[in-house]
Amino acid sequence: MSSDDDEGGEEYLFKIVIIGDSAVGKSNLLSRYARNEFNAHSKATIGVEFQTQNMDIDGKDVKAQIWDTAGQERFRAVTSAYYRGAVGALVVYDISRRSTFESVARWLDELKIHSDTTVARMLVGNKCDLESIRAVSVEEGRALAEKEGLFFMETSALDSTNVKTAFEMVIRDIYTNVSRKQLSSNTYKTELSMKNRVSLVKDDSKSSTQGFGFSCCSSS
Ligand SMILES: Nc1nc2c(ncn2[C@@H]2O[C@H](COP(=O)(O)OP(=O)(O)O)[C@@H](O)[C@H]2O)c(=O)[nH]1
Ligand SMILES: [Mg+2]
Repeated sequence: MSSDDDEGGEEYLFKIVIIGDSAVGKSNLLSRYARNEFNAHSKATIGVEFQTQNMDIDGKDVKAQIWDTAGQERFRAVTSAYYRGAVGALVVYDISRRSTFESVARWLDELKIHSDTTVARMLVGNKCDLESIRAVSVEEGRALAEKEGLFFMETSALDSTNVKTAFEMVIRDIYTNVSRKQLSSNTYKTELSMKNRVSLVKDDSKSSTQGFGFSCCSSS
């Protein structure tokens, strides 16, 4: 892993969380995006907490660390650690189950409570392949997103519609915000990279010194 203080060797790490009611397809959106896999019988997520995807933007190495709940949402018990350090979020509902759309406001509140920076947010109406049993119209989804100031997209983890696009829009938006702020403030860059290093370190106790070993703050 390279440090981000050398010119030309810049590296970004963005934490993105996926939230929304149980069984809306969060885990499948992530597995479709990260591994191009779909699981028709997926149980509540156990094990893997996040997947890292690399993207090249403007010649920069951008890593998105995308977090999936471990099924805690069934008990309304997503912890604050899950949200900590997140700079992006996909708020997912299922277009065939109206109750999951009605929960979106609550998820947005929770995100607001737990996040400390500006978060790039996208409202995602998943399972758009289920047109015949649709319970939330595209217009309703779009209107809510507009009202709350989120991006909006309907997706299908089953047939892959818009999955890559949704994740990449969020990642690009984060990148754009960060690079814009960097132009005006080097301090912000330092803060952000520290924050992200810390969030990485928290999940990987064996490398606990590594994050702080980066001389991310010493450049110029
Ligand atoms: N038809 C359809 N089913 C989906 C889609 N995404 C997920 N599912 C199914 O919905 C169920 C819940 O998916 P899962 O990813 O575990 O949801 P999570 O609880 O939000 O992580 C599973 O049976 C999936 O196969 C989709 O885009 N279309
Ligand atoms: Mg899941």
